This record gives sequence, structure tokens and C-alpha cells, in this order.
Amino acid sequence: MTTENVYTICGMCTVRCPMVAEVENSNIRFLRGNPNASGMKTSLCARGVAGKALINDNERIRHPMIRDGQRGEGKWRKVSWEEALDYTAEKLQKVVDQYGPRGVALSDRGGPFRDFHRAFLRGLGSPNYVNHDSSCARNVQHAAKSVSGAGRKEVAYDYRNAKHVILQMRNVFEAIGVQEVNDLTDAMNEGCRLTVIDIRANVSATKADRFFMVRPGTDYAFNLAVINELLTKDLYNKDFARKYIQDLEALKSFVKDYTPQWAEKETGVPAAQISSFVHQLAKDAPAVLWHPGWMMARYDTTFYLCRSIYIINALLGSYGAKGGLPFVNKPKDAGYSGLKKFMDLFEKPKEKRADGVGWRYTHFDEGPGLAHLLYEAMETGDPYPVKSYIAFRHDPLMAYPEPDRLRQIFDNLDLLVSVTFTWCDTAWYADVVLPLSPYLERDSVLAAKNAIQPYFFMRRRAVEPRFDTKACWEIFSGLARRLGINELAYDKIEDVWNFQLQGTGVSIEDFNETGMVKLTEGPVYKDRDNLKFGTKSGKFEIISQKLEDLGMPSLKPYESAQSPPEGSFRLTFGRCAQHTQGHTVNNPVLGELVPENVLWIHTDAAEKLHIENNETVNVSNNGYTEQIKAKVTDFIHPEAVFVLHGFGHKLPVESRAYGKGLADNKFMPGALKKWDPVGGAVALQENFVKVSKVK
Ligand SMILES: Nc1nc2c(c(=O)[nH]1)N[C@H]1C(S)=C(S)[C@@H](COP(=O)(O)OP(=O)(O)OC[C@H]3O[C@@H](n4cnc5c(=O)[nH]c(N)nc54)[C@H](O)[C@@H]3O)O[C@H]1N2
Ligand SMILES: Nc1nc2c(c(=O)[nH]1)N[C@H]1C(S)=C(S)[C@@H](COP(=O)(O)OP(=O)(O)OC[C@H]3O[C@@H](n4cnc5c(=O)[nH]c(N)nc54)[C@H](O)[C@@H]3O)O[C@H]1N2
Ligand code: SF4
Ligand SMILES: [Mo]
Repeated sequence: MTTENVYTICGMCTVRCPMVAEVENSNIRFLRGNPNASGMKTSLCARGVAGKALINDNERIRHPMIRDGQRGEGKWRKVSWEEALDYTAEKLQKVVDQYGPRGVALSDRGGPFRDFHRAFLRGLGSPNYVNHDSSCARNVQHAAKSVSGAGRKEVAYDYRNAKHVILQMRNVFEAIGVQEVNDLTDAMNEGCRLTVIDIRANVSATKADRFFMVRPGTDYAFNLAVINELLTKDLYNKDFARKYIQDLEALKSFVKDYTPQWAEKETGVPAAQISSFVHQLAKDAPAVLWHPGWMMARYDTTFYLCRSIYIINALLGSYGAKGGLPFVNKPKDAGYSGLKKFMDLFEKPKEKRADGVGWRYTHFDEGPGLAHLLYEAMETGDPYPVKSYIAFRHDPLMAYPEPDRLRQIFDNLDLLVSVTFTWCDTAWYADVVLPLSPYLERDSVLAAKNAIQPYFFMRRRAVEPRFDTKACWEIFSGLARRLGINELAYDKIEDVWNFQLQGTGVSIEDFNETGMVKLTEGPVYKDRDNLKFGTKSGKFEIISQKLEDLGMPSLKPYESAQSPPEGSFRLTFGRCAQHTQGHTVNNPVLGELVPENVLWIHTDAAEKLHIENNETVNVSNNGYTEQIKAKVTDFIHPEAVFVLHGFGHKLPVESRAYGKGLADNKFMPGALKKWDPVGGAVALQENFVKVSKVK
């Protein structure tokens, strides 16, 4: 019996760790991390390994389907790929004929494998590509751009060389990327300090040197006090500031009154603790990594929180520094031309975006737009009708608030297509379901990773598809061919890869040995004496002229976070190590590890409500109620309750997940219209719920 090592890329979450699949007789024997990638070692997280369970899962979508009954009724006709693609292409063509190409929208989950399907949408002529990010990291992205002129991924998070890591609204040890966890653990073993700022003691907090439990929604006050202390006590990096920071004086006068004593009243963290923390930061700088946040679609002013984090990193001189937030290298920096793009085969559509980004809202990134505003356009027909929607690797009915309203919005569509490898609410509501092969069964387009040591990487299928499913490029190639977009009509993945590799000097064979092609000899840190920021001034800008011109302040005065009304709690949420968003709850292995979510509630609050640990309770908001078990604990702020996101599945085809736990996104009335006007993301934690005993 021969065992083959297939170098590939995990697909169980958005991190996409390099991995090795040991394959024997077309079966996966073992999965491990690809040790050739920096920080991976041979580790994978539980979810990555549980990808194996997807292969024979008889509850995943095993063949294309076209809806027979009403939307959401669950009556399906099993069809061939020919029929499914013909049907989808015909309907798309009809929308194009009637409303123009702009009547077609597509959303996805972002990331490195997008070129082919984005090119498809461009080839069709539609500007309406959005991704999930308006429910995730848009505020971080826009904050990064407003200070540095470049996106959040222009800097790396250099855990391995950090002396002090600060996690605020960021839970590295449960919201996992394997390299990050390994690197931070190794650094901590060598003395790196960890500070956690959270509304509850998560797993990262249990490993921290300092843990600050802040009142929900007051992080910005905490950070303003940190800035005040850095500036008034002369603890900031003056060389860095002189060289690179624009408008420091404006910052000084802005934070004048935001002292640690002031912040104590807002956040609940004693002033002396804030002050001693800041002194420690100054000692550890510039090898300090204050993480600017990831899932920051929480409050309607989170943009300013993210911005304050970037400002702190700059004041510490850790922006651009080894052990802090060093600039990444792109293929170009390493002397390679980047991968050739399918997108570049087509002209950028001249049409305005339906979500208003780029013309109604000029301060937002046009690339992925803002999905919630696309949905609004689908609802109103303003600026024009959007009549078909392909949700690709995206489940907006779970990932956005107000699922019932979204369903009504989708009722305006002539065509709703879901491309997915598991069932999800959006697929269940769709007209056509195009089932994707899970990552171990599919090849993907090549991708490049911008990093301290940049590389190209390849996802190769480890085993043949078990059921009648296809890879993304095959699906979009099939649609492209039918719609006359011949530039994207491919039959073989090797031809796709060869197209991408043109001009790079790299060949497909170069990936054979390790699955990746590194573009530099080792890590390369940019020269700190010659950093170039992408802003107009070439510096790190405290005052953003673009925002000021639009009447939005660069430095926003703090407004006190609302406390919940008596008997109510702020609904907060997050991740656990064993699940990815909503799509792993029905996984046979992961569902067994964490079968349901529970409601974290503070001991004193529970006592007042006569609620015992493990008791099933009602959670309600605006007349809507679900039940869930209470976890009574001292380790959450009394103003908050907390649940894991992604539970409360109600699809009959998901027997293992059915009816377990509660769906947080159903407790956010009006929230599709609540968003951060400067950062762009939806504000999912501006909601209060009532908790009561079940009578
Ligand atoms: N209330 C609330 N809402 C949230 C969050 C929260 O914590 N609370 N979290 C937010 C965050 S951070 C994010 S990133 C979004 C995530 O939102 P989504 O991106 O919608 O979430 P997922 O569950 O990862 O994936 C959605 C669907 O894509 C399918 N899928 C997964 N991988 C692939 C793939 O490789 N290809 C294809 N075609 N399909 C795939 C899955 O089977 C699933 O059906 O949700 C956001 N929404
Ligand atoms: N295991 C696992 N790993 C994942 C994912 C997954 O689904 N599962 N998803 C990936 C994705 S798409 C993303 S975006 C990232 C998300 O990564 P993170 O943003 O780190 O993850 P979360 O768990 O959503 O939130 C982090 C912390 O914010 C805290 N929090 C909530 N409200 C407040 C507040 O007002 N103030 C402060 N200070 N803290 C608050 C929560 O208690 C939680 O501990 O994880 C990625 N990695
Ligand atoms: S963090 Fe886990 S699930 Fe995500 S890509 Fe890496 S191994 Fe896979
Ligand atoms: Mo996310």
C-alpha cells in the first residue's frame, strides 16, 4: 500500500492554513500542518482535522438541486450539473437582458482564492461584488487606511518576536489561526507578556499576565487614556513620532482630558492599573503588538476604537517594527511579478455600485463594498434593480442580522443561487444550490501570501470527490462558457494555474515538494529608517483630510456607552475553538465536541433573576424569544450576556445541529440599518435582551 503526501490548504475557516494530507487508497489517513510554512509546525486545529469528517458526511449537499416548491419550503429536484448550470445561466442571462449586467450581484467570503469568480462577475459586466467583511473586519480596514493610506493586511502581526501582545476584542486562543497560536505560545514561553482586554474572561485571558474586564462598549475610553498617559508622561517613541507621525500636537490637545482617572469611571478599570500597564508598554516597545482587531462589527463607533489602536502602535513605534506590526512584502518587493489576474482580462465596469460605495460613500473601499447596503438596494430598487444574487461561500441569513427581513428582501430577486459545501439557511432559501466539493476534494486557483516572507501557494485536491460536487473554478467556468465569457472557459486546473503563473518564472512543478514557493530566502523586515506610508503626506496621519472634508472627525470625542435598562443585558457574542461561524455545528465530529451554545450571565445578575447554573432560560428581544441554558459565572461583565455565534439551526436536513442552542442574529431588530457610518460595518452589539426564568 502506498501512502502519498498531498500538500494542500485547509478550508475549514478563513485562515487557510497550509497542510499535508496523507492519502492511502484514495482515503485520507492523516492530516497535519505543513511544517514548511512559518509557524505551522505540524499543527492543525480541531476544525481543520474535522474536515475529514466532511468527506463521507451524508448530510452535506451531494448533488446540484433546483427548487420545486416555494422558497424555503425544502422541496428540491435533484438535477445533473448540465441542467443546474443551464438553468442558472439562462436565468442570469434573462436578468442581464432585462436589467443590464448590474442586475447581477455576487458575494463571497473574501480571501486569496477570489480571482476567478470575481473575474466572472466582471466578465458579465457587473460592479456588484461584495463580501462578508461588512459583518467582520471592515472597521479595521477603513481605520488602517485612514491613518496609513494602506489596508489592514499591509502589516503583519509579528507575534513570534513580540515582547508584549495586547488582545482587545480579540481572542487568539479561541478564534484561531494556527500560526498565530503557535507563534504567540512560543513567544510567551520566551517571556512575551500577554494583556487581554475583554468583557469576559475568555481562554486567552486565562493565559494572560494582565486581564482588564471593561464595561461593554467602553474600550475607546480605555485607549484614549492610554494615549493620554503615553503623551503626558513622555512615554511615546519620539524618534518615530518626529519622523513619521503627522499632527501629533492635535492628538495631544484632543486627549488632554482623557486621563486614566476619567477612564476608570467609564471602563471600571482602576486608573493605577491603566497607568502601570502603559509604563510596561513603553518598556517593551517597539516589540509591542496591540492587535487592531478582527471581528469588529460590534458598535456604531468601532472605527474610532480601531483607529485608536493604530495610533497607540504608532506612538510606541511598533508600527512597522519587528515584534510589532511590520510591513509585509509583496511578490514585487521580492523581485517577482505577482500572479497574473483573471480579473485583468476585463475592464472594470463603469457602472456605479448598487451599494453606493465609491460614489454615495466615497470614504469606503470599493473592492468588496458593503453587503448590507447591497441588500438595501435589493429592497428599494435604489439606485437600480438588483435581481439576481449568487451567494458564494456565504450565508447571509446566518451572518447578517434580521434574517426574516433579509428573506423578504430576497423575495424581490428573480434568482438566488447558493454555492456551498454544507447546508445553510441561504442555500435552503435559494432557487438553485450548486454544491462545492469540500477542500480535501478540490483544487483551487493559485494564491499569493503577502508576508514578512511572502509566498505563492497551491490547494491541490487530496482525494477525488465522493459525490456529485465540483470545485469553484469548474462551476464558474461552466457558467462562463454558457454566458459567452470564453476567456474563463477552462477544462483543466493545470491550464488555470499556467495562466496565473505566466511571467512569474515559477512553474507548477515548483509546488510539488512543499505546496508553496517562497519568494524570499528568509524573513525580510523593511528598513525602519525609510518607511513609506501610503498617505498623501507619506506619514502616519492622525488627521485624515478625507474624513474631515466629509464632515467626519478624525478624532472623535468619546460618548459614554449606554448601560442596559434594568433587567436587560447587552447581547455579546464570539467564537470557540471548535467551530467556524455557523457552518460546522452539524459536522459529526465538531458537533459532538461543542453541541450547543450557552448563555454566559454574571452571578449577581443571575441571582437577582433566580436563575441557576445550567438552568434553561428565556432570552427575548422585541417580542422574539428563544431558550438556552445559562452559564452562571463571575467571569463576565454584569452588563453583558454572551453566546457563541452560529447556533440555533432549524433546517431538517441538519439532524445533528437541529434545534440546539440559540441564534444570536435573530435578536437584533432593525440592525441591518444600524452600522458604523465611518467604518462601514454593521453594529451587531448595539442590542439589549431580557433574560427570564422559564415559567
Ligand atoms: N451575529 C453574528 N453575526 C456574525 C458574526 C458573529 O459573531 N455574530 N460573525 C461575523 C463574521 S466574523 C464573519 S467572517 C461572518 C461569516 O459569515 P459566513 O461567511 O456566511 O460564514 P461561514 O459559516 O464561514 O460560511 C458560510 C457558508 O459558506 C460555506 N462555505 C464554507 N467554506 C466554503 C468554501 O470554501 N467555499 C464555498 N463555496 N462555500 C464555503 C459554508 O458551508 C457555509 O454554508 O459572519 C459574521 N456574522
Ligand atoms: N475557532 C475559530 N476561529 C476563527 C473563526 C471561527 O469561527 N472559529 N473565525 C475566524 C474569523 S472569520 C474571525 S473574524 C476571527 C474573529 O476573531 P476574534 O475577533 O478574536 O473573535 P471573537 O470571538 O468574535 O471576539 C473576540 C472577543 O471579543 C470579546 N468582546 C465582545 N464585546 C467586547 C467589547 O465590547 N469589548 C472588548 N474588549 N471585548 C469584547 C468577546 O468576548 C471575545 O472574547 O476568528 C477567526 N478564527
Ligand atoms: S485555523 Fe484551523 S480550521 Fe482554520 S484554516 Fe487553520 S487548521 Fe483550518
Ligand atoms: Mo470574520
